[in-house]
Amino acid sequence: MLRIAIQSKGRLNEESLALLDEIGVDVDDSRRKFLSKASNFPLEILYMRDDDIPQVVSNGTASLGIVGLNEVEERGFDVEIVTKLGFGGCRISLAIPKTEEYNGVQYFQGKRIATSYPNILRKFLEKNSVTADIEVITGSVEIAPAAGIADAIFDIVSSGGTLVSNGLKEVEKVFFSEAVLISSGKLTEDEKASLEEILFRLESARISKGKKYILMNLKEEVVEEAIKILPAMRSPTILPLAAKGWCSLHSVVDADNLWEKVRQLKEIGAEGILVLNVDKIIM
Ligand code: PRT
Ligand code: ZN
Repeated sequence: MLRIAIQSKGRLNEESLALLDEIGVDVDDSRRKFLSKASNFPLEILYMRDDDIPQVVSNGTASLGIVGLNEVEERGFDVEIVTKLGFGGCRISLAIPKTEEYNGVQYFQGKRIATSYPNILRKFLEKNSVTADIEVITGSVEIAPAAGIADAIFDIVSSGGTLVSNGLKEVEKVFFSEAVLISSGKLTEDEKASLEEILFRLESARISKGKKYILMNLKEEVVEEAIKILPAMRSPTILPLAAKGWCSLHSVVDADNLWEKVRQLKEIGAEGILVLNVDKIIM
């Protein structure tokens, strides 16, 4: 049976579980458990620290994992990246005290840099012919300069708020990450079929994200104009109404430009506009 390793607690836990929910996999979300089984899909969920996920996937303890690309890159285990998942976005950056002048990566020559990502940092420094001391710290890297442990840090940044509140400024964005689905690449035929099903459902969840279903009443003579405003997946659905000369038009629109579309539709006389959430789109 397919086994997926996800973070037991932390930033990726909730969204990993939400993703399983979105693709219709029911999981007993008891975090006291180490291993649980989906009730309606051939899948076991193994809860782990994110640091350990690349390793358990690479050695086959789990066939799949959800983890930040940063951990995959840092740990260097042999795993396949199946797909990016669109959450947990962040970058790993070099940051220095904000009062320091910065004029390029040679700034770091001979400096001490605190980080939990020594391997990614080492590669970056080598590529730029910089020799620096890497101080490996596992938590609260951002306090290292103020504590006198290092001159600079190399750490995860998302909003940048943590850097600012520690008097630091981001000077090099080195590695961009998001949560990814990884695989051991050693799946049985049954497991491969389950993975295909997961990917199919993920794709449908991805397509339906940010989409709204819209329906409205229109005079028949403005239908052509309405279709130009609302290009649907194939073409919009048009149904006759009991009132003569009127019809109902149904379509799917991007939530991003919903209000602009609504205004244009009202201008051509659309009435009774109804906007609904889209749960799934299966192409
Ligand atoms: O216990 P476990 O080992 O499982 O968890 P962890 O503490 O190692 O990791 P966790 O839960 O903090 O993060 C898991 C993954 O989330 C990381 O490996 C990244 O892939 C991703 N991620 C996304 C982040 C952030 N955004 C993030 N902002 N991980 C950490 N941060 C930290 C950042 O270092 C900073 O200290 O959050 C702080 C706030 O960031 P700002 O820039 O928004 O202020
Ligand atoms: Zn961790």
